[in-house]
Amino acid sequence: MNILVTGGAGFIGSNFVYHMLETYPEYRIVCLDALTYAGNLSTLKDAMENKNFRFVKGDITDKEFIDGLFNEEKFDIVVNFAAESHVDRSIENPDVFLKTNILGTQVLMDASRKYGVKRYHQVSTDEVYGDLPLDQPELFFTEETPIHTSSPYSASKAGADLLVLAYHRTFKLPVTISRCSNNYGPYHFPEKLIPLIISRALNDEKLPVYGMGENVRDWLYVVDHCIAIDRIIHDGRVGEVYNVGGHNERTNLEVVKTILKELGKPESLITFVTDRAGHDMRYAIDPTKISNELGWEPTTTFDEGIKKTVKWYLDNKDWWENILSGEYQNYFKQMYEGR
Ligand code: NAD
Ligand code: TDX
Repeated sequence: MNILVTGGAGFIGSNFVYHMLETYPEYRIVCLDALTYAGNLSTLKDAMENKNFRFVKGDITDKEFIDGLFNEEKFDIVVNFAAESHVDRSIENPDVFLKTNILGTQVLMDASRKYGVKRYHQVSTDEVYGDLPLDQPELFFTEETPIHTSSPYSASKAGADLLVLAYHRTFKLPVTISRCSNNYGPYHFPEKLIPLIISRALNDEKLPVYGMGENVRDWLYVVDHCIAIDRIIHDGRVGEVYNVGGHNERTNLEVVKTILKELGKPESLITFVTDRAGHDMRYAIDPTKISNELGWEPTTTFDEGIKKTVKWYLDNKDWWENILSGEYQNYFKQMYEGR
C-alpha cells in the first residue's frame, strides 16, 4: 500500500504519519508538505529514518507538480490534511484559505481521478456545521446537520467538502470525509489555544482568553483522531461522511484553568481580551455513526490527554521555542496588541 499524506509536517498530519508507520510497517508513506509557517520538518525527523517514508516539499495547488508526483508514485490512498487551519488568520487574510483549502483539494482530486487512486480521504472539521447554542446541551452535530459556516476558514473547508462529494457523485471518485472536533496533543502549533496557553504560562506571560471564555469546544486527543482516520480509509463506506468527536466538552476557561493547575501556575495570568469576530459558541459531535459502523471510540480521557500534552511540551521545549523565536513573534504582536 502506497499512501500519500498531504500536510504531514503539520500537527495532525505528522501524528498520522507516525501512527501509520508504527501500525503498518509494510506500508509506504509519502508526505507532501509546502512547509508553510505551520509546517516543520523537525517534526518528522524520526520518520525520516524509516526506509518506508519519503518527504516531498511541494504545494497541493501546483497542478503540474502534483501530476508528476502522482505519475511517479502511483498512490493507492490519498489522505488530505494540507490546509490553512487557523480561524484567526482566516479573518485577517482569507485569500490563501480559499486557494489552499478549496483549489488544493480540487487539484488533488483531479490527480486522484487521473491516476486511479482507490481512496481519496478528506480531513475536514466540525466547524462546517457552524455552532450550537450554550443553553441546549442536548443538541449535537450529526452527519445530517446542515452546513452553516461562520468564518472564512470554515467556509473554505465546507467548500472543499462539497467539492469532494460532487467528485464522488459526478466522477465516481471513491471518497470519504471525516469531520472532527478540536484536537490537542504533541506538535500542535502554539498559535492554537492549548499549546499557546502551555507555552505562555511556562514563560509567565499573560494568557489571552477571548470574550468571557465561555465558548465550548469538544476536545479529542490527536492520536484518537488518527486512529479514526485509519479505520475510515480501510473500512469506511465510499461516499460517506463520518463525524469524529470526543464527548469531551469544556469551556475555554475550564481548559485554561486545567492547564494552569497542571503547571502549578496562577490564574492571575488569565487576561480577558476582545472576542473573536463571529466566534462560534459551542461545538459538540455525535459520533454514533463511526462508533456503530467502524467500532471507533476515543480512548484517551481529557485528564490523561492534557497530562500527556503538558509533559510533551515540557520535554520538547526546543521544538516550540524555535517556533516562538521566529516570524511568529510578529504575528502574535499584530494579533493581540491593544486587543
Ligand atoms: P496545521 O496548520 O498544523 O498543518 C497544516 C499543514 O499543511 C502544514 O504542515 C502546512 O505546511 C501544510 N500546508 C499548508 N498549505 C499547504 C499547501 N498549499 N500545500 C501543501 N501543504 C500545505 O493543521 P492541523 O491542525 O494539523 O490540521 C490538519 C487538517 O485537519 C486541516 O485540514 C484542518 O482543517 C483539519 N482539522 C484540524 C482540527 C484541529 O483541531 N487542529 C480539527 C478538525 C480538522
Ligand atoms: O488566544 C486564544 N484565546 C482564546 O480564547 C486562542 C488562540 C483561542 N481562544 C479560543 C477560541 C476558541 O473558542 O479558544 C478556542 C479554541 O481556539 P483555536 O485553538 O483557535 O481553535 P478553533 O477556533 O476552535 O479551531 C480548531 O478546531 C477546529 C482548529 O484550529 C481548526 O483547524 C479545526 O477545524
